[in-house]
Amino acid sequence: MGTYEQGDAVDTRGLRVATVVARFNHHVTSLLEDGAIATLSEHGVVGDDAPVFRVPGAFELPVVAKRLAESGQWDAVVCLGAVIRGDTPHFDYVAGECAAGLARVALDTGVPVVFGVLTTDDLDQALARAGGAEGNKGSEAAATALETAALLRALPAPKDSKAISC
Ligand code: INI
Repeated sequence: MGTYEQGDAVDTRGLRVATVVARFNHHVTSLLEDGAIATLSEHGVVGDDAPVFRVPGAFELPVVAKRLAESGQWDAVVCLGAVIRGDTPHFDYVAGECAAGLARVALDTGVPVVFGVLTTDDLDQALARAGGAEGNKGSEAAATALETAALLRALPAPKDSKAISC
């Protein structure tokens, strides 16, 4: 299993992170959600700063992530889902379009949109990554969102960004 090296301490003060959860394979995605919310909470991102939104399936994650990212209210959007090959003949379409859509939203908006979507061959592999032997990918997705949002906040603004004057 791949792992992340421990990063530098991240200044998460004031960050606001929205989480979007697919209901398809709810018995898996609810565990990812638990992991994500616990990690956000450990970093002080709670309550109105850490709302959860739900969509029917992973395919719907990008359009909702886009709206949230475009709102300007969130420093990052965590997207959680479980696409299981054995469940669907269109696994590659659902998983592929979801991944491509989320990547596009992140680049188009400049808001980190984190891919916390399991793509596994079977349910056991999914459960192993949702709080089982392979960790909790929802928790990892939340940590990734915090680290990336904090880094972007610390970096210089884009050269062509306009100062807002009243
Ligand atoms: N959605 C998932 O999140 N995981 C799946 O495994 C899955 N399967 O197996 O089909 C799935 N399908 C639904 C899809 O995400 C959309 O909700 C649906 O196609 C309507 O757009």
